[in-house]
Amino acid sequence: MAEPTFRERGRSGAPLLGTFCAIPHPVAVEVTARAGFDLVCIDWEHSQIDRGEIENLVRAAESGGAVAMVRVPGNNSEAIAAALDAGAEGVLVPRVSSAEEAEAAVRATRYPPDGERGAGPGRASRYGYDIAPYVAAANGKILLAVQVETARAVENIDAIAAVEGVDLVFIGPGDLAVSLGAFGPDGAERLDVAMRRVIASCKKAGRAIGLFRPSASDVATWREAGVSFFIVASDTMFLGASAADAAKASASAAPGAGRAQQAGRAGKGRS
Ligand code: 3PY
Ligand code: MG
Repeated sequence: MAEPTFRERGRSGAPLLGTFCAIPHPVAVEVTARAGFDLVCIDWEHSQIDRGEIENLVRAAESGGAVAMVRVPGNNSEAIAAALDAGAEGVLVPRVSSAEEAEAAVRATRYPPDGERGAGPGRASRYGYDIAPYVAAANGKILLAVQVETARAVENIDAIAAVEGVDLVFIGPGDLAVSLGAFGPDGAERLDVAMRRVIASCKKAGRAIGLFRPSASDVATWREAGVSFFIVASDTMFLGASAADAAKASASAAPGAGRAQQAGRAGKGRS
């Protein structure tokens, strides 16, 4: 029997683990990809990555043995096409707040008759050498995850989760907290209620659920709640956390040196 495609795995609710890559260099992406995650998600939304760098970053992820996804900068058909033509096996589309917006993301991601993606001789089709087989297989292989991260998206979650062609609903807790006016410890309970409402609706619709976590500390809790797809932290967060730990440890070994009092945790509030 053929191995399930990335889309089939994600859509079926098989557990998948990834992290964001925001450092615009193939070395950083390849090192991260070798860490053991199933996928890396190149974060074109919240980084200084240019369109011209996406293809090399996707190549680096593959070299490191991970599936390459791209978080596109918005729900935009040109950006989605650029990521997929570069060879990404999945796209994460931010700020999808209605069924209409989810349908637009589906149209941009799928070739006809399921959508309106344009066929071109990019890297994904081996620069056109394999365009026919690529076009024939792409709709079945490419994972579309839409991000639910606004109060409006929570209101519309039943309709979003029902959109055929959306493989996974991915909760962005940072933006969702901001949108709900529930940022920080005081808003934690309201955020939790909204997240659980999204999870319940997706479960009812049979839609797989993804979630960003800044660390692995509560992945088990959310896995139990029904989340199958996790993006945990990012390359910049790992770099910041390790550097801060090393600075703190060496400062306590050499009193008077270092600026440990200034060291925090990079990107803790990523959204
Ligand atoms: C958010 O928390 O807003 C996200 O987009 C997570 O990646
Ligand atoms: Mg966000």
